[in-house]
Amino acid sequence: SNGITRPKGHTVSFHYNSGVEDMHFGKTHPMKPWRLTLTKHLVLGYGLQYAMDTYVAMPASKDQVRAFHDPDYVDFLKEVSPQTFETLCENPRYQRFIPPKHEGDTVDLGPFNLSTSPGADCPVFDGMSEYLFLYTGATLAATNQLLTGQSDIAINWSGGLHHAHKSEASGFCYINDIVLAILDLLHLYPRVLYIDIDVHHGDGVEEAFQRQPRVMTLSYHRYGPYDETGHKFFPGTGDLADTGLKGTIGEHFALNVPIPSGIDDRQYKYLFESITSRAIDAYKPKAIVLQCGADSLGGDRLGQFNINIKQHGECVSFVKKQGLPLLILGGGGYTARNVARAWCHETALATDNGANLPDRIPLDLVPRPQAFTGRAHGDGMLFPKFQRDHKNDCVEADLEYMVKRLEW
Ligand code: TV1
Ligand code: CA
Ligand code: ZN
Repeated sequence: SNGITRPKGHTVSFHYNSGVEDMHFGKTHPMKPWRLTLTKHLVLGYGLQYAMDTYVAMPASKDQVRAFHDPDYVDFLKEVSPQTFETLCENPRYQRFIPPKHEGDTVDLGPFNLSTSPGADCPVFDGMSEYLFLYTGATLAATNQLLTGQSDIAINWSGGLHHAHKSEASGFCYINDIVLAILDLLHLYPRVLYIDIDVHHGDGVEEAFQRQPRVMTLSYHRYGPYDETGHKFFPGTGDLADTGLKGTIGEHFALNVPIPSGIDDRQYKYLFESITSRAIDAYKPKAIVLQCGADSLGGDRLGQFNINIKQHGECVSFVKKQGLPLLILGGGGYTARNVARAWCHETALATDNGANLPDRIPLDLVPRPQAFTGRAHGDGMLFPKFQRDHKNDCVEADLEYMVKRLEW
């Protein structure tokens, strides 16, 4: 099978339900199900299914989602669709969740930060409810696989939705599958380390565990003014000085690495490896959750870094090398062909097949139609030369300062 072999000494499981591909956030919305379809086809095209155990995920139950989220929010998410939205909004039970209007608001926000207006970050769309409970179900199945010792590494590329709050959707995220996974891991492991290499700050996860010393959160993200207008890069949190809720026992158990635009492989490697290794040495976690948002890659539609797939993958290898139970999740990623390349490559790294992927993929096994035409999907090449198109604002001394500042 293409020279793909099962890893010796550890077991990898892959959790997915193609039902997540039926969702559609909206015509111009950057979150595209196509990236998951393409990832699946690349993984299968290479024969990586022979290197791991593959499971079709079941949807999460409402009870499982209530372990973190507000019960009213969970009921709303289960019932909501473009057809039911207006009626649900009129239900007094949900009225108290309508956010206040602010001057300059461009979209009308309904309860829980959800909206049917075009241009909303968290739209209500067809197939939404099914999608949410499926990606969450896949993460919880992956988590269970680690808890029962049936896997050493468990992967769900459709998960990693790090911005969702207890009773509020945010930044394309509705159910925080990461928080739910970590809550489950805490039943067995005394300390869990959460690492987030998405270009955005993992604010929802950090907030959920801001009083919890048994979870350390560590996010690497773009931080600072977005452009000349002075708007902050989303979500605008994650300063170097933010290290957990002051005055609680959770203080010092959140770490943030704010990064200027244009960071390159060498600079990212320096930050990631020095800070992550110090965090692991000091905290001694018993399990790790790694959010692998692919919007930190160069050429991403929303991201502003210049990281290549090679370095993104080296973060995964570096974490895997620690030999701890590892939950690998997806997250952002808005240039579909690069997302698929990265996550397929990282599936190969997890199964020790990093060196076994041929340069040319078996194209006949990858679906073509919609994908390789038109602007949204780029120039029609699956493995294009990487665009490093963001001005590098990284000052070496500042990067060094961040490492020093976070040293124990
Ligand atoms: C509809 C249609 C929604 C086109 C949203 C980019 C759109 C964005 C759209 C967009 C867009 C954001 C903000 C909104 C401040 C808010 C999965 C009032 C071309 C994990 C989430 C980014 C990232 C949210 C999620 C961000 C993740 N950027 N076009 N929206 N405004 N929201 O800036 O971390 O990757 O951009
Ligand atoms: Ca991040
Ligand atoms: Zn992101």
